Amino acid sequence: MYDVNKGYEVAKEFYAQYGIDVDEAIKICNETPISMHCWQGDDVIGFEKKEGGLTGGIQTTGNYPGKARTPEELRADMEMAMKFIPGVKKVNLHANYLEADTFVDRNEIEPKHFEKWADWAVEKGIGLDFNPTYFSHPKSEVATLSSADEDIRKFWIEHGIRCRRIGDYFAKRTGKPCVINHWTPDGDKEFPVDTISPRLRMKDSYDQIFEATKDVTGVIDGIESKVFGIGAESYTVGSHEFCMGYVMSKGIDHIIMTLDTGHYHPTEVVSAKLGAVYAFSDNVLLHVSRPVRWDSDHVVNFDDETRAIMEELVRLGKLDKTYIATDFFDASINRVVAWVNGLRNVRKAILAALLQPVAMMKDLEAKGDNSSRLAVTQEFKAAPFNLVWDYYCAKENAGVGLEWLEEVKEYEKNVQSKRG
Ligand code: RNT
Ligand code: ZN
Repeated sequence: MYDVNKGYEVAKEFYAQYGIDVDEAIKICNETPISMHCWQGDDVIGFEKKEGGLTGGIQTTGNYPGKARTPEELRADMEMAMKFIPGVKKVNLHANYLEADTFVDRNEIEPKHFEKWADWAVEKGIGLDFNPTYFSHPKSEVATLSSADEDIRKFWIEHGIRCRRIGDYFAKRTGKPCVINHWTPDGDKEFPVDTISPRLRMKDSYDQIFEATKDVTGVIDGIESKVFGIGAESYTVGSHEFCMGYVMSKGIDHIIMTLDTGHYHPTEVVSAKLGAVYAFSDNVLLHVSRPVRWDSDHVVNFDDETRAIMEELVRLGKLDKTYIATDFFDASINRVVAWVNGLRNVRKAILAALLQPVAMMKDLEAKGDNSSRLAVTQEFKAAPFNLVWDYYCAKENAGVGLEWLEEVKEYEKNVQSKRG
């Protein structure tokens, strides 16, 4: 191992030339919560103890051995991953990760079914986020909150209501706000003739969910849009315009937009949307993912777009207003390795973004010196942020460089590979 302190001293000197305080950047980076999604650990299956796999236009591919089969295994795997993810973390649960002795349907879930998760979070001092599971269920095959079948629509409204109550329970138990994300797979393989009625029903369903739970505090609700899904290629009820329209027209603080980085046309990027959304909203929920040609939910890379998103948040001064959550599910590699990679990349992108000379660039822009603006942004793409990153990881005891990989491989050998 090289001398990380020496590297840090060099980087500190480099950044000081541009008036950047490396320690301040580390501090802000470290205190920015990242919500770690539980569903990477078992390919979005959950613990309802029912037959049937993942549905709803999303897919996991791969059959890598060792996935978590029980809540205990999932928590152990998450703990292993969290060791190597520096900074403040939350855990993001889906409703189908409940714990009960007998089958409990989605319209019957209660806080008690998530008590062990809450105990665990309290013990670890972390916050919990939550998601209604409006998919992978016999009643979600045609539509959920937009269903023309009133019994089915009621069923899913009740699910949404119960999820907000569970979110309230999480907020009270952990003392930290619970961010709930609402995503429905409702859509059509072909272009429907009537494109508005499903949307009016979905709008009414959300209204009913929020009205029935207006006493709930400490919960923030993201409404997540999507351009298409497998089997819903031509039409999605919860399109970008629908979700943005719903959030903006409600004008209620706790109802915000969720922007998933995989949910747009491949040439559209979330980094380019944030400045417009923040012109009208105080908060945004981000689902950081990686689309490869489509919403493929690959492990987040330290790529241009992930960096651009974090840079944009820093430049907008909205890093502390944005709820950052991860959302990917790769079943073709070790799932703990997937988590560690994806979340370290998000954290690293935050740090790299904080090590940019924002004041200097804004000043050049204000003066109309776009030539210098271009030169500065380009120069900083390869600035020595990795020296700061290594120092930060060492300081947080989260493994410098690839140090973590060996321990995760040991865990795979001794624990995960022994699972049937
Ligand atoms: C699906 C959405 C949604 C899910 C999770 C499991 O396209 O991105 O957020 O990935 O709820
Ligand atoms: Zn998502």
